[in-house]
Amino acid sequence: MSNLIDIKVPDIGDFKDVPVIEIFVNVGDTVKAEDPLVSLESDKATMDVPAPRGGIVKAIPVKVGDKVSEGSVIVHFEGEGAAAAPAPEPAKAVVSAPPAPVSAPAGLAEVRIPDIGDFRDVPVIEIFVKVGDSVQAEDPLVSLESDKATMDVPAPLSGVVRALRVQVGDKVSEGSIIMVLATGASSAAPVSPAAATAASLVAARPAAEKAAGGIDEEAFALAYAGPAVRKLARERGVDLGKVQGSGDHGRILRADVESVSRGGADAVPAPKPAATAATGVGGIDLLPWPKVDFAKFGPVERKELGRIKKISAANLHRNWVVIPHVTTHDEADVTELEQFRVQMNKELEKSGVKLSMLPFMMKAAVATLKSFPEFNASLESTGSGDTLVLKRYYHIGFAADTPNGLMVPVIRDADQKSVPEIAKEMGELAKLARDGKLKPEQMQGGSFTISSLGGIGGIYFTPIINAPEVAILGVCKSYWKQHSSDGKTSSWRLTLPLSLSWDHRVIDGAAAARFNVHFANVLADLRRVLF
Ligand code: CAO
Repeated sequence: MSNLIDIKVPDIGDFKDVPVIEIFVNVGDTVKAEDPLVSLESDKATMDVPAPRGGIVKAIPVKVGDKVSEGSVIVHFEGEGAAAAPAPEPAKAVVSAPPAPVSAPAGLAEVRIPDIGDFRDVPVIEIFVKVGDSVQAEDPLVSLESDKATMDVPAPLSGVVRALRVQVGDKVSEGSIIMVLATGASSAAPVSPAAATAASLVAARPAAEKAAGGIDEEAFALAYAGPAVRKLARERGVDLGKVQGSGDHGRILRADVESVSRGGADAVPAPKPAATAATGVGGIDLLPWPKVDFAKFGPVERKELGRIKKISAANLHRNWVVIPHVTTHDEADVTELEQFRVQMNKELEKSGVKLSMLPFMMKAAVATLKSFPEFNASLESTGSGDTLVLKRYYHIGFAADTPNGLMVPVIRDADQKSVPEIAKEMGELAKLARDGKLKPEQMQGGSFTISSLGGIGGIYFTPIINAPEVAILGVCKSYWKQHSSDGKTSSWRLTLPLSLSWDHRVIDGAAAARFNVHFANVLADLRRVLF
């Protein structure tokens, strides 16, 4: 006897309104009990919802991007046997992102390094727990130290440490698995290979174990993929460590594994020399980098790039390659603004705050972003297409030149701060940057960036967009220039050169030109900030 069943999202702890990021089945598919149906991803965890029993998919009322909670129907199903569907098993969670006190379904959870800003390959300097320890959400688990910051990674949820995946000295980045926690009911149970398999946690196997298929278990464990994708990779003998994910943040999707198992070249680029390697967004096949013995031509000295330079180099390279940049130049008449700035500096002399042009530009940028919201946005790739995320906050980053390289501290809520407040905070952040003491969170969350070379010189340049932002404003040194509005009379005006780089996937040239004109008008008459 067959019957129709609504398959619902099971108890997924405290998670609510979680987006569906992948749908593994199609209408008409026959599935077995335990086959994954959909994958959900909150900012805390990735969860696959398995079929509670075998049957045929009759309808799928959700699509990728839809938000679901416990009880939401995800699949209409024609099952075999009894009329009532058995309660589905809890979804399986892979903890993948920022720490916060959360509860999770019973099971094993891989604890990953959360978003730590631009830091990569940061050494673990201390591990605060050992296997068997009980931890509460927010307890510190490990400490990381780059040459710029020390960060503790707290437990994202409570549980018992089942396995450590790192040792002191190991280098980690966002997404690296650091340990396995047993959560909920399973935290009391002893670890068994069966339990580990049930939760698809290959990380629970001894590191570096090589499976029969030649799979590098350590790389497999570190790969960013959900349980169903891991299971599929196992079934097809695909080494996840070598698969390039096409999902958000490089997440490996089912389609990536399928492509590799079909022998597709698109998902697994062959290893290439560093200088010609693909950037993770579609291979770029170039001539090999010229190999020259420079010493043949004269004395040379070799100097390794510092950590910050390496991090910013990797980010700038990716951004430059991935984003179709266009730069629009313009200029602003800042004659009156400069007089006002000098006057305000006299008035503020005793306060210790000194105003350069930059804090005024921040206010002008906020006013302009309010009129051109698509410049205060990010492009988000979802399974069903690209979405523009328009931000209702104005966190303005500014490029700071430091002895170690370029850093971009962020002034949060610049719209709610006065020019002197911004100037003061900017001075403090720039000092922290130069002293190598900026915390990751002081560089995160920016929605637009200004890069000012005004204190140094130059006329125009082509700044590289600070992804995932979609535009950056470069400014150079203001200079006196003769202007004429009618071709007959002229006057000398203090002129600020502007260079706005924008992402042509999101913004078009007319909007960029209007943005610059608006920004210049605001600088020319700051009263326009009020409009
Ligand atoms: N035109 C003319 N003079 C300017 C100016 C401009 N656009 N901008 C700043 N100045 C002046 C300032 O008024 C100050 O003059 P005084 O010494 O007479 O007071 C002087 O130049 C130095 O300013 P500053 O650089 O200390 O201050 P700032 O607020 O303009 O900038 C900061 C702060 C942190 C952004 C800056 O020091 C810096 O690091 N800039 C480099 C950014 C960078 O590297 N960008 C490139 C990124 S792409 O590789």
